[in-house]
Amino acid sequence: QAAFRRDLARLLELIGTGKESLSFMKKRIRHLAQQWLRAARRLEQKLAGRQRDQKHILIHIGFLTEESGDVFSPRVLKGGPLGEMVQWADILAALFMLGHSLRVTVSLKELQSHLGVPPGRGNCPLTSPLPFDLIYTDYHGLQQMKQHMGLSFKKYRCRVRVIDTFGTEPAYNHEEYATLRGYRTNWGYWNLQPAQFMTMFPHTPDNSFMGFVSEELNQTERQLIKANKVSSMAVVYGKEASIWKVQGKEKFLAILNKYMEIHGTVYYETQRPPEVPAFVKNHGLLPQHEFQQLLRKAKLFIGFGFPYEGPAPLEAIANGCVFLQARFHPPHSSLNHEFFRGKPTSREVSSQHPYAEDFIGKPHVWTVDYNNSEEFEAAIKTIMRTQVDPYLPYEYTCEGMLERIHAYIQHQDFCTTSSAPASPKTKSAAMQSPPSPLALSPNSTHLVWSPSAGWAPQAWPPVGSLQVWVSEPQHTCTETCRRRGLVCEPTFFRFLNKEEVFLQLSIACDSTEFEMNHLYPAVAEGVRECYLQKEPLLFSCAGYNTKYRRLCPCRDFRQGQVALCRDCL
Ligand code: U2F
Repeated sequence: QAAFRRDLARLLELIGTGKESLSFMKKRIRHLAQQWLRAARRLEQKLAGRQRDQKHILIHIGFLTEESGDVFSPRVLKGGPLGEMVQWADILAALFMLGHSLRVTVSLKELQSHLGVPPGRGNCPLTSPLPFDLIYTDYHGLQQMKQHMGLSFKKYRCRVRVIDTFGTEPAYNHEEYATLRGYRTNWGYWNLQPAQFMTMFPHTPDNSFMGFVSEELNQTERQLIKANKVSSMAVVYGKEASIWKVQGKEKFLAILNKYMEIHGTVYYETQRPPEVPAFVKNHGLLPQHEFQQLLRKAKLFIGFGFPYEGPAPLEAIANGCVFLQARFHPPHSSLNHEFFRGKPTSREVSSQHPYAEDFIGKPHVWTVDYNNSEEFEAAIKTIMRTQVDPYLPYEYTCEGMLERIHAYIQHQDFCTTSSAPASPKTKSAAMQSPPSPLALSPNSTHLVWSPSAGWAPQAWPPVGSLQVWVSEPQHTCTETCRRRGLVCEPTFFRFLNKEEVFLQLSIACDSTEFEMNHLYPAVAEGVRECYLQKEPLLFSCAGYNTKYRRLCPCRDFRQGQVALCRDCL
């Protein structure tokens, strides 16, 4: 039985020393300790003594190992990326608070010793059973484990969870399919269950949303922030000078400068970086806690387009700022933008921070065309006039993160094959598979789970939350579900990958084929051809092709916690 922890001291010892990145993470954990403790107490009450097994967990942070180059640690105090370290610090804190037994490694040597690989030997099967129920790592760590576990890697890979900032779509994960169809990536093809990849934001429901946390405010702090806001103070998002090298900056900064005092937190060694105009009040890179204090005073946090999808906008909004960002037209993606090239996703990024744009929105988030001076200026003027309360989505609070990770650990099992009948892969198998457990909804627009089918598999999320909708040709399943106020749920694809489901939806099929394609099940309407999915690893919420209308499995979700359905806890 796992018992909620009452302090974080032991975790700080487990993390070790000797790297700036580790010091950053420990400082963050220390600073948020009270918040974690309060959240753990709340979740404990909510779960009311429910049985939770204590897991033995290895956390191997691959990108911080010398063997992978560790380019991050030396840049911690120089304006380099911190988002990944923010997330790892929070993952460590959450797993620890939930009461699991942890080992933390940031070197290959420690990894080998924990896995039980004898020194000097690599690429051999492990001589004794793996002593961990779960391993949290990243793409670098995955590669190292594969290299050093030999054949045991295949046996144990179902226990791995990959922390993967931007996400991995199923089409890029499946080796044979990705190779055949040209889904090229720099990160390899691992044939994992797509939900084993865990992202920083809920980018695609194909992956599990891991997230991180932001500082929470109590009532007194909220009052204080509201009273002390300076409506003419703006902070620029960008701690490295290169972020300020942006086209058209002079024009929109001049407009902003007409109305507001502009602050920056750009790293510098001896003098102001030439990219930062003289009228900007630069504080230099601030320790995280002081950065938050600056945000408490500021009215506006303004993005220049990079970095993509970082934690800072959530922190700004949580501290009562409005986040102003550029709309990307056309959207950036691995197909048209250097930063995303080679990443295992074709997700289209419509602004610097699509989560802020889509999940939060106005009045906290303004997404505008920076090349349109009128639109930009009007936004600034309105923002200055609008009173905005601090806001933090529940899924980014400590309690929200604990709740989510608790649910994943209790319910996600990639090692035993599900007790529910898998979707058939051939026509003859399809004839013998159990009948569709779905029924048409009362208004005939979609299918719902029908209890009268007589069987309900042990599934998580529970199948009662399933609704099947047919996509428009230009929409992914993610979008199709979103438009109905629902979330795409890839674990449900197996329930609708059946010939009779087309019939139930009154879709005419002159032919039905089983094929490997991440857009299937789908119908090519004009030619009345129906397609079912042959490879369960390719079930994907992402992806569309105007040739097809896709069958999409959608589900409900808890307010402020998109990763979990209403009955998922
Ligand atoms: C993102 O990484 P970044 O580190 O560039 O993300 P930011 O949003 O800038 O914020 C990271 C943290 O830096 C902190 C701030 C954030 O929690 O509190 N900080 C600070 O300590 N002092 C300062 O003066 C200013 C900010 C993203 F997270 C990564 O996953 C991506 O790889 C990267 C590139 O897109 O962007």
